[in-house]
Amino acid sequence: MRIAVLTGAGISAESGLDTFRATDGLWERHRIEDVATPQAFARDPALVHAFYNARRARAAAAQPNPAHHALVDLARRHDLTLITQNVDDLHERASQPDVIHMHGRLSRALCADCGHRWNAPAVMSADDACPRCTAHAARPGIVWFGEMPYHMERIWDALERADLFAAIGTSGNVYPAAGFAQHAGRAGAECIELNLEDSANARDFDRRIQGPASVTVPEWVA
Ligand code: BV8
Repeated sequence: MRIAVLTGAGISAESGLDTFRATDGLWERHRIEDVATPQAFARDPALVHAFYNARRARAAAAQPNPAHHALVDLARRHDLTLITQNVDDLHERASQPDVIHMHGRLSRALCADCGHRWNAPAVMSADDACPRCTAHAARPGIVWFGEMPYHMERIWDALERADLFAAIGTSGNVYPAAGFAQHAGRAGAECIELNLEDSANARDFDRRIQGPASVTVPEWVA
């Protein structure tokens, strides 16, 4: 069976990482508009680097939970396309074979001048120079609001081929990810959502499994 899975901050919540909603839209005490847009970075690169340095440190200290491990098991038995909105590396550290990070990764850096990408150091600063063009324009390799998510062609293709689409731990507030269930459903997939509560796009799903991901995902995969 061809399965497409989208994960959000809720799958990492039980590894101790904050979700966007749990902190009432505040991450590390900042409004997302103040730290997760290109304008924010142009305005105050030091603030944005501090925000992502804190999240990079928390992600490094976190461990994958049973939900991450269950998806590795699912990939062994089915044709699975794993798409994540998360920027942590918990899927990889659970040995997930092929993770599509549509919103980028904390572990990557990007040159705002020449577009070069490299592995981010644990702590980044606005003074870091790009290894290729030497400009002091190093930014986190993250997709901010107003920027095009990565790998969209591959994602649309997987959604259109899927027999089953599952959204795990995402509030359905951020597009284009919030439109994936509708896109897959229109192409004939059964759509289910695994969440603590109904998401903003709950109407796009055929059924839902409520509960914490570290309980519901292993049960669903079994
Ligand atoms: C773009 C990186 C276009 C940053 C992030 C309509 C169509 C297209 C775009 C738009 C549109 N309307 C508005 C837009 C613009 C915008 C958008 O969607 N805005 C929203 C606020 C309305 N979208 C964009 O800007 C996107 N880009 O559209 O580009 C374009 C076209 C051409 C050319 C150029 C551009 C880019 C959006 C990406 C932004 N970057 N992340 C960072 O992480 O620092 S978004 C960020 O927030 C996350 O990646 C994630 O996507 C989102 C948070 O969402 P969730 O993961 O769902 O987390 P949340 O906390 O909200 O919810 C947690 C859920 O888990 C809850 O449901 C909770 O119940 C559940 N949960 C909690 N604990 C558990 C649990 N579930 C199970 N078990 C538990 N234990």
